[in-house]
Amino acid sequence: MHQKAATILRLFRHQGGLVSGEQLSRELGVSRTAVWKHISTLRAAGYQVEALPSRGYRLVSSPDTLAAEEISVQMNTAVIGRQLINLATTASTNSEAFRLAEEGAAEGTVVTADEQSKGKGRLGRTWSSPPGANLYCSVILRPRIKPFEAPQLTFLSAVAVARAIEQTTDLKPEIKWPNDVLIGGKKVAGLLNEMSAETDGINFVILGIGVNLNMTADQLPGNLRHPATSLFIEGKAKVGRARFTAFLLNELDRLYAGFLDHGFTLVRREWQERCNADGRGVVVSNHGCDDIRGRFAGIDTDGALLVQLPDGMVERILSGDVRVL
Ligand code: BT5
Repeated sequence: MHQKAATILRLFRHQGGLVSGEQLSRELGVSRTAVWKHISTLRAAGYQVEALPSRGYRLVSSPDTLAAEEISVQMNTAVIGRQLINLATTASTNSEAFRLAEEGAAEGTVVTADEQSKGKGRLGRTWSSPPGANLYCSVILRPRIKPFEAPQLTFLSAVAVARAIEQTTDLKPEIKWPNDVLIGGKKVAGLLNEMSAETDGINFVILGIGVNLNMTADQLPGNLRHPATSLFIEGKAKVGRARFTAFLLNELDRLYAGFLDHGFTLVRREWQERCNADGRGVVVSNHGCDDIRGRFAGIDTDGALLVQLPDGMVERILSGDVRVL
């Protein structure tokens, strides 16, 4: 979007939606006719703007878009989202962010897309990513931590998603180890971290976050490993994609700053408070190994899943899929 049109949007936001033509022409440093041209640009981008005789312009409604301008006016972060890149379509925002990070993109760069043609889950699985409905987002981080600590960042994303859901809906999210957010037992978000590292240091981590915002029941993929849902299906109300993204990035920014300053303890505590398995029986399946059955006993100081076996021993599990009984 043109810089001047973005400035008009900012003024609308700061002034409750009404700005005089005179102020616009003064702040933009252009003539009244030029102001009118920039208003037309906004209208063409889907913004409904009313001209009120002798009062100015009023923003009536905004399109449901992930455009950087829409996210950034609602965002208030120090590091995350310093650069926002929104793509109409891409194979996977994680792959795109990985490529940009290899080319040197700064910490905090965020890639979003309206649609993914090859959205990725874990272990070569796919993430269903229809256009226009949901959030597909990848964040580039360059923390100075050891590679073995990187999985802790998944817990940060999970807590940030849960907080953003609570702030934008009346729903009650729960977190499931290691990378799902659920509503009423159904999966509403999935997380996928990818990393580039040397033996003793990290080059970068990509936090991949997929949240089913406005997907309708008939858009849900069939043949799922776990029942799925969206915020729209559960809450019966559309969630603005830019608004949700801004809330999510705000929370992630705060959690990341806390993580860098104080480590994993606070995130771990909040994660455990929000976990769906507290004290319950679980079955963990892990590629090619026998299933492990026991009682959920929290997560370890490094994020490993703790399962208490029937003989009382506690097993540490680093990867796998959990079913809560
Ligand atoms: C995940 O994997 O849950 C990680 C998903 C991460 C997606 C984001 S979107 C932005 C970024 N860019 C990417 O390319 N990926 C990330 P996993 O736990 O393996 O779950 C995958 C399984 O969830 C699939 O095999 C399906 O059974 C199911 N599934 C697929 N699409 C889904 C959807 N939209 N909602 C709920 N479940 C889905």
